[in-house]
Amino acid sequence: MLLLLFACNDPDRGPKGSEDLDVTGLVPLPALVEDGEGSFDLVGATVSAGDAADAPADFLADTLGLRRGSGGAVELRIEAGMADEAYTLDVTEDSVRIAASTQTGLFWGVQTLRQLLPPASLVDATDAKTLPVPVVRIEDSPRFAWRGYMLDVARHFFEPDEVKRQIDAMALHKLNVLHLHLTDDQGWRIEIRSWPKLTSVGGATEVGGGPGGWYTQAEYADIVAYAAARHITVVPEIDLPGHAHAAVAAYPELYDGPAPDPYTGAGVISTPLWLDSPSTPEFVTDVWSEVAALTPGEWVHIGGDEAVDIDLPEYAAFVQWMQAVVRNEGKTAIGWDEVADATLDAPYAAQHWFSEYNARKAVSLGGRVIASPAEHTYLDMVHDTDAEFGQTWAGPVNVQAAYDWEPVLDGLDESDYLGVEGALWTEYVGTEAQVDLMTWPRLAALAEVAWTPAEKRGWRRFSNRLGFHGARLEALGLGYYASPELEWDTLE
Ligand code: TNX
Repeated sequence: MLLLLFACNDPDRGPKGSEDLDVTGLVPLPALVEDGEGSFDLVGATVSAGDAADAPADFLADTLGLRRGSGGAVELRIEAGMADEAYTLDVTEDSVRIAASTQTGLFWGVQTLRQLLPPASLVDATDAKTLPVPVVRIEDSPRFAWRGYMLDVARHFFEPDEVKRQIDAMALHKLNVLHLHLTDDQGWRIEIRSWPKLTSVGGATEVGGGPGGWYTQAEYADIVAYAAARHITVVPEIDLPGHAHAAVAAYPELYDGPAPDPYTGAGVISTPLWLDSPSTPEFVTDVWSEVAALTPGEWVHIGGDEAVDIDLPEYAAFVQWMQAVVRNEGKTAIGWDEVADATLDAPYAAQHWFSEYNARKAVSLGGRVIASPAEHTYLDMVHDTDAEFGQTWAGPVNVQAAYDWEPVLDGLDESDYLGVEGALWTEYVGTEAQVDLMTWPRLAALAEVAWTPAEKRGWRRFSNRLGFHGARLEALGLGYYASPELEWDTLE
């Protein structure tokens, strides 16, 4: 057995002649890969599952069109003693074994196995004549527990099927948090039964004046369940007290001024909620009681960004109160990094998008950080200087900028971080094709930042693997930006 290049200290300087060992091109790179010789052919194999391993085994069998049964050459089993999301994958010429302490670990092992197959088989393997998996041993577990993707469905609305397609792609990259930015000035996208005009008025348009849209609670619950079946947690964001235009256009009693028309421009405006309105406490508590009931996970996002028209003490008091509201619903609050201006009670998290000062302050107050610095993680930024499409204020964010950075700020500790999240704001992103093009391949780069141990990462090798990975994105039917600085493999 050959010990792979990943064993050496500098991931960009593998043993001589080892370049070809990167052929599997796994993204994100597992913590440990030991390469072998030969392969196992999955065609005709039976997938069996030990106790409590049925769901990931079904997922594997369904995706590849394999049989389920006992005593199969492919076996998934739960084994005590590993970290929550960790797994091992052993491929010999006779068998494939995945072991983990949890179904989640097994599910990530299944994703690695899928990536070891020829890219074309990712989506439909039923007619494949051969499905070779290279002999290999992998021991893997994530660096960060939070590996997120934020989709802004407020500026432009995206249908449940469009969201599910990205969920499928996230799963292949072992991303486990889908943060839905559900409200903003241009739209309110989640049904609130006690305040129906939030959607019937606030959700009826979007940037550019199109018809917008919203998720009924049943549709939203279906997205949450679809994600959960892929070990992805949906984190809802209700962005207050700024960015509230759609809400106050629906209910003018929430606005300190004459009733505004809906806003359909692309520019950021951040209309403030009227904090002293007699209706505001009921509005916020009703919204969170309904949204929390749709949220199986611990975390919810209370927004808190760019409340530029609200005095700081009032802002701080309101954000503190919102934290108490969600806590009363059994949830833990996340806010954009400006919430460090408020005195929040631990536990809470600040999403660092703009201010390192705020991120550090949040930690000093007992909070944790989600790393989303715009210059590395904002997927609405242009890819390149000459790109025709995208925002520029924190860009360009090329694929190297998305990959080649360390999320933990100097002086902070890895344990101060929940993890890493890429964010797609959609003021200028209105179609599924544009979502694809802005998200991929940069989100694949961020997935590796979030998953792979820092000392195993290296841009040059990653760029080779990512070039190979292009064929997988293509097989999934995901349009991606084929950055000119890389060489891309395609399906033949
Ligand atoms: C800043 S990031 C915003 C968003 C915009 C984005 C555009 C953040 C918390 N606020 O409202 O969509 O920039 O890049």
